[in-house]
Amino acid sequence: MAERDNISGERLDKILSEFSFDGEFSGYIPYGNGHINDTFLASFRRGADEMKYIIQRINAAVFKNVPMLMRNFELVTEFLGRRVSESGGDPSRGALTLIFTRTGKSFVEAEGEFFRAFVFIGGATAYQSVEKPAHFFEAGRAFGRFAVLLNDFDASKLYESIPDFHNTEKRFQAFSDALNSDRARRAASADNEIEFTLKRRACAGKIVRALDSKLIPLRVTHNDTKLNNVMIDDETETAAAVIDLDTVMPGSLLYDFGDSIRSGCNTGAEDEKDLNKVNFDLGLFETYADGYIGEAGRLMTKTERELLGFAPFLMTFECGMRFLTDYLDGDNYFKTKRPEHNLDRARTQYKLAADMEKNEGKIKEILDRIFEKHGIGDK
Ligand code: ADP
Ligand code: GN1
Ligand code: MG
Repeated sequence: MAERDNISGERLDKILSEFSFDGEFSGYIPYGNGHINDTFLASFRRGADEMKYIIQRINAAVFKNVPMLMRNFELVTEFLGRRVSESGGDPSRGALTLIFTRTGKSFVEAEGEFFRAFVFIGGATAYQSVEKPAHFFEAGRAFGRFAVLLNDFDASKLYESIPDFHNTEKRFQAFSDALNSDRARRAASADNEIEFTLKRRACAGKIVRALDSKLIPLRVTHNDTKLNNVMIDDETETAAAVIDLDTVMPGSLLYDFGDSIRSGCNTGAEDEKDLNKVNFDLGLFETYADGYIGEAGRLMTKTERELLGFAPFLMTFECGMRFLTDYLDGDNYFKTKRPEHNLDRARTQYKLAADMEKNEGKIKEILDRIFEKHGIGDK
């Protein structure tokens, strides 16, 4: 077990005793495949019943102000839970539900580390890749509904948990700095990826500029809409809940659409070494777009609709550039399991981004067709 996957028994007992869980703690295992936080599934017994909870050690290197981050989390989970209840659903399944401490706090601080706990959404799966197109359609619907719901959320209440998160122009600057200092002495092993990045510099700021000049609206968005951040119910095969709310902050709906396409329309894994397996799946693109636009299409302005086809490329390019920057920096941000892990990830993203560039015309045709199907026209 990697060091980050472990917490000493004594410490864990003390941390868990602060939360108001039901039952006696009986054990935990590392859980999930997130790149940022350390996630555990903990079991508790009460008589013959077993209760499960998700425990997370929050990545305090990534989230600089955890109390403010958790304030966002409280506001957003409360808002979403209320909306699920109002529409007749079960809020502990249809939304992420925080377990508070016995003194009413949403996190525990212990020796400079921060822990939080959630109700475990059982009988549901966070897929790493699309196994059935119908799941991806449901993910599209779920993130589309998420955009519509958060349209009523007061953005001024939210703290920016990671400033400039999708400012691709600043991401390019960070890449450029990493390249110039070459701290980990790795630049020589990433020639092709560096060249790929430098050639596409000009398009990095396209969405940021549209936001800055108010050509498109700033909305409250999820900002990390990859497939494994939505739980799909095993029985109904519909989306149960959108999870991983750390980056809910003001942003563009284009980022949310684009990042789902980046993660779900890849025929290979995000860290696949054999790039022949990594291609952009146009059929899955159409499936997701249909689900997403069916829910959120009416919310979009004309300029958002026009930029929608570009967003998947930008988010894929940005993600590849972030992996490459982290590789050049010596792997400080994303969790890695091997020295070339971030480089492998950058390569898959760039292969996918190049494939999207080639399919620009087809992407546009598909979107036109879907907007027409949903009766969303020229306004
Ligand atoms: P990260 O920021 O590291 O991606 P996430 O919050 O996405 O962390 O959690 C990592 C994984 O843990 C998810 O992909 C999912 O598999 C699982 N997970 C997180 N929260 C829950 C929950 N409430 N119920 C069930 N599984 C969960
Ligand atoms: C991270 O937290 P997780 O694993 O869902 C990252 C995303 C990247 C993604 C790439 C807070 O997502 O921005 O797109 O990895 N989250 C953060 O897989 O940086
Ligand atoms: Mg996640």
